[in-house]
Amino acid sequence: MDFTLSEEQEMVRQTARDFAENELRPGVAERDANETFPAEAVKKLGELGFMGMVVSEKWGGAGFDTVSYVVALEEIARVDASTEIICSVNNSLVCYPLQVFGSDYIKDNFLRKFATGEWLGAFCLTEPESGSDAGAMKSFAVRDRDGWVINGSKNWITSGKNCDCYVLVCKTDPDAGYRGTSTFVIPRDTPGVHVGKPEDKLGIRATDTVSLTLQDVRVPDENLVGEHGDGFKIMLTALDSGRLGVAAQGLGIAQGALEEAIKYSKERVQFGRPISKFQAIRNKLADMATRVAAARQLLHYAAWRKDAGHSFADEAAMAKVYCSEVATWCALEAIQIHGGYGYTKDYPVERMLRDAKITEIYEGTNEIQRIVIARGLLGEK
Ligand code: COS
Repeated sequence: MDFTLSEEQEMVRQTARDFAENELRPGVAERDANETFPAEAVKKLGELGFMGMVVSEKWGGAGFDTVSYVVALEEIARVDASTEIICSVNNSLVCYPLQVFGSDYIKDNFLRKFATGEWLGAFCLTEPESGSDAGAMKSFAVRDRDGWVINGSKNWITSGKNCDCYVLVCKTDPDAGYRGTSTFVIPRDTPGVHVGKPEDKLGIRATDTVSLTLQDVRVPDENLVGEHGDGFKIMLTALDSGRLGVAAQGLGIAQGALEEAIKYSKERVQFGRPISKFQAIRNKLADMATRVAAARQLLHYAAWRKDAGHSFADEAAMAKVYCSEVATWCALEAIQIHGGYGYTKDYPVERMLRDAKITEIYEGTNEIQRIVIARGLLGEK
């Protein structure tokens, strides 16, 4: 057993860290305050190969392994959780399913653009009445003479306003349950696609999250991803990989909160000593560091399983649950260590708490992750 990162993984980590420190940290508080989409940073991430990290070089990707991917995402989230999820969605929910299920036409005309960063992608699954129960979606596509006509609505679309193209799952056979769903790629400027007003969110405020209305949206047959009826399988495959990205986001936030807490505890003097000299604070720091280390090992293990070709859905669900809950907990502890200052926008820990909470909710709530884990334990799948 070897816990060291390979030379390439370490190089990816260092590149991501430098990028986060130099390009993301200077404007992160301002983007959060003004809800500014990090367009410039996303473009540069594309140039670094970080928008298609595990996509093969043949299709414009960087060809990294999954361990490199989660290591890079942790570094980005440690500084800027908003930019991390924009990158994670493009990699996990957009590129990954197209690489696994897409035809050569899809790979050449869509995956390549997403992987190089020429295009930004968004993933459309959830609807007003179907969230955890994804199979209850109502949006549908019907066959037309030369393609498909899609109608319906989707919501909670990360990057839905700033993206160039959607990967969308909808019904194609209303009588076939989850087997009657299919996946399509739909360029954002396709007539009939209406983008709603961005949500006013607690955290990840530099991302845009919108609803979509689709009115007689026409796409050609070639825009179908995989086979007709594959939609649910494609969606769950994408989400397995997405959960690694959300876990990395939680881990990065937790690591960032720990570092802020250490720094503050050394600077803040009370009773004539830095508060880092007090047992109560030291215990908090020790507990935070222990949970962060455990979260990292769990996530790296899940990523390693994916790279080794083993099943990884249960481990991805465990990593997502644990890393996200550690993120919220560490952000709260970091605020406690900062005292009243931590409750203000003068320090980054309040933003970290607001950003952390969503990691327990999106890409499958932690309650859904526990269903997945328990089914595996009980041999029910
Ligand atoms: N990868 C690929 N296929 C999978 C899978 C996975 N991880 N998990 C299940 N499947 C397949 C099953 O094998 C089954 O297909 P077959 O009948 O051909 O074997 C099919 O998918 C349906 O599985 P299941 O009966 O388990 O579906 P359920 O409706 O019970 O749903 C959960 C399972 C709850 C796990 C799923 O709906 C889910 O993950 N929901 C959360 C959705 C979500 O994350 N929403 C937020 C989106 S934010 S972008």
